[in-house]
Amino acid sequence: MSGFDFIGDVHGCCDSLIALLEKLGYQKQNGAYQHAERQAIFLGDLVDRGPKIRETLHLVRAMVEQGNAQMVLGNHEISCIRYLTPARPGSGREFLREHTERTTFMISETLRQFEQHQAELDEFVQWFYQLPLFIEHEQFRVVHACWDHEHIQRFIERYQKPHIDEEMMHQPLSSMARQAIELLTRGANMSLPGGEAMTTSDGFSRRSFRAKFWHDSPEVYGDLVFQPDPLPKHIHHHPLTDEERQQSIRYAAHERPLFVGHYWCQGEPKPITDNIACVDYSAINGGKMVAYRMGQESCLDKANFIWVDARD
Ligand SMILES: [Mn+2]
Repeated sequence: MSGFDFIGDVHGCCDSLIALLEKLGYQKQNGAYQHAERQAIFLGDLVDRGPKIRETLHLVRAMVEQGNAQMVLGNHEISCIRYLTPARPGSGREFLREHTERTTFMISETLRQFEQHQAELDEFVQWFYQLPLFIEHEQFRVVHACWDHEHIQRFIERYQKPHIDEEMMHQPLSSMARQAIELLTRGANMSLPGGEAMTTSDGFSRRSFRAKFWHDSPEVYGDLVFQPDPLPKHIHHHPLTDEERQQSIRYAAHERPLFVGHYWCQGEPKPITDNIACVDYSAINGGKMVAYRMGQESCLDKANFIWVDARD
C-alpha cells in the first residue's frame, strides 16, 4: 500500500460513501470496493440515524475482509453491542444498555432496517468484536474520538490486543476496560460547572460537553469545547480550576498524525492542528462525507482533504 484514506462517520449514508470512494479512485471488484495502491481506514460509527445502514455495513465489511480497508469502533457500534446483549442474571438489568426512550431512539433506524434480517444484525455485532478500538501505525494513529496514551497503554498491557470482547462489556463502567472504551469512543466529556444542564440541538438535556484533548493552555470552559453546540455564555467564560486544566488530556504537537471522527465538524475540512485531523463533517445532517488522503507527510495538509456533499 502506498497510502491510506481516512474516512469519517458514515451513519448509514451509503450513497454518499460510494460517491466518496469513487472520487478517491476505488472500484468495485469481486463484490468489494478496492484500490490498487491504497487502503481505506474507517473511523467508526457506520450504524444508526441514516437511510442505508445495512448496505453500509455490508460494503465496509466486504472491504475489510478483502484487505482493502480497516476500521476502528465508534461509540454507536459499542452502544449497538450493549443494547442488544442481554445482561447477566442478578445484574438488575435486562440488557447491558438499558432500553430507555433515549437509547431506543438512538438505535431505532438500525433496528428498523434490520427488522427482516435479525440474524444478519447478530452477525454484524459479532464482527464488531473483530474490529480494533484504535490503530497504532508507524506513520499515524487512529481512534474514533480521543487518543489517551495512559488508557491505551493500560489496555494493551492487560489484554495484549486493541480489541474488545464480551467479557469487558459486562464489566461495570468503573472498570479499566470500560473507562478506556468510553473515553476512546466518546471522547473527553467535561461536566458543566455547578451541576448545570444545557439543551443541545438534538433536543436532549446534557450535563456535559465534548472537550478538546489537545489544547495546551485552556483558561475558561469555552477554550475546551469541541462540539457544534456552543456553551451558554456564562459557562463559556467560566474559569477552569487548576485541576480541570491538568485533567484536560493532551496530544502533543510533535506526535505522529492522529485521525478521529465523531465530532460533527462543519464548514470546509481542514486539520484541527498540524498533527490531528477530524474527518467527520456531519454527512448525516446534510454536511460532507470526508476523507483525508495521506501520503508521507508528518504535517497534515488542508489540500489532502477530499469530500462529496452528502446526498442521502
Ligand atoms: Mn461518534
